[in-house]
Amino acid sequence: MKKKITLIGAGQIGGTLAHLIALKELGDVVLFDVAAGIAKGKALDIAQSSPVNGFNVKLTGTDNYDDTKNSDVIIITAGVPRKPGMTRDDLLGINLKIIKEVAHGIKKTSPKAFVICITNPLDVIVMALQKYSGLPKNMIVGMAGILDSSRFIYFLSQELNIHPKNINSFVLGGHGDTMVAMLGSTEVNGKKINELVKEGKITKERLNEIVDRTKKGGAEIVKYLEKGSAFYAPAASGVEMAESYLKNLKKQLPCAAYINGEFGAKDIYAGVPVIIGSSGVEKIVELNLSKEEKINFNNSIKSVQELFDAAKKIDPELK
Ligand code: TXD
Repeated sequence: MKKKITLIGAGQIGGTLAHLIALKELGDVVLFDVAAGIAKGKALDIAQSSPVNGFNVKLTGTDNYDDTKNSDVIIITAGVPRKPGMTRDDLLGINLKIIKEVAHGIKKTSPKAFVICITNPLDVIVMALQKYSGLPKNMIVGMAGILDSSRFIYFLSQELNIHPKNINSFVLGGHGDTMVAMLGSTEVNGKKINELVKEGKITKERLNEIVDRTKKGGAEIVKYLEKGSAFYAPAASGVEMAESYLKNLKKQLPCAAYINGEFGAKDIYAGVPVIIGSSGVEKIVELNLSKEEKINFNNSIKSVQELFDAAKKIDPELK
């Protein structure tokens, strides 16, 4: 039986998600958007490429939640993206309203779905989505860490002229300027990055510049695009999570998950290493953090909490 994947938001990321899912034949796709024409037009356009690329999935577009009923996976990008000069946090007010509407829509029609949220400001929006929808905490997860880790690995691979697949690293914490690149666990061809610093292959300063560029990775693209923000790498990252769920791959992936005690954080969503399989977020993988990583992670959790406090002021229902 073909899986049903609903994409709430058929904009830049939503359309790219639909195309990648179709090419990988992960399941039938329902593109949902308040701009129904965008959803219908993109669904039809991708469907018309199936003879060229040889995939066989159904693609439909709608603005009616009834058409999304009993989805196996829901990926949410509904919301507005940043404009140049805006921070991710500036989107809180408008995207909180949108996610409340989406939460009520999916709660009724797909209460058993695995829900991947991409809308910014990510950690707080995914936390609000879980509270508004009441869906199980292990079935609601945010996409950010895979994207941030991918940016970091890419920059490092260019700097060291090494294939990205030979670099292991990940970024934890909030999806913002306080995100934490886990340098202590970063390995290049199986060697700790600090070894490469000792060997003079890369300086500590250069490494810090790469970490900083990763934190600002989204803003760099917003500056170039002027209208809209990154969408290819975010979509690829969201599909990685959906595939691990649908195929029960049990991949360890950095995602914004519900933390309740792990890493010393409580009752909050933020980026941590998780195992994603057919039961959703199956486990949080608690790693040993260096002293500096612990300080930075706690600082990142604090900034997510502060933004969530701001969200509760906007909508007391989130208390
Ligand atoms: O790493 C990450 N998590 C971030 C997330 C990476 C990049 C972009 N990030 C955020 O994703 C970005 O800041 C936005 O909040 C979302 C979506 O970005 P996208 O670039 O796809 O935005 P678009 O192209 O504006 O698409 C948003 C669509 C658009 O077609 C609207 O009509 C639709 O959302 N929309 C809605 N759909 C359903 N329901 C409602 N209420 C709604 N409101 C708007």
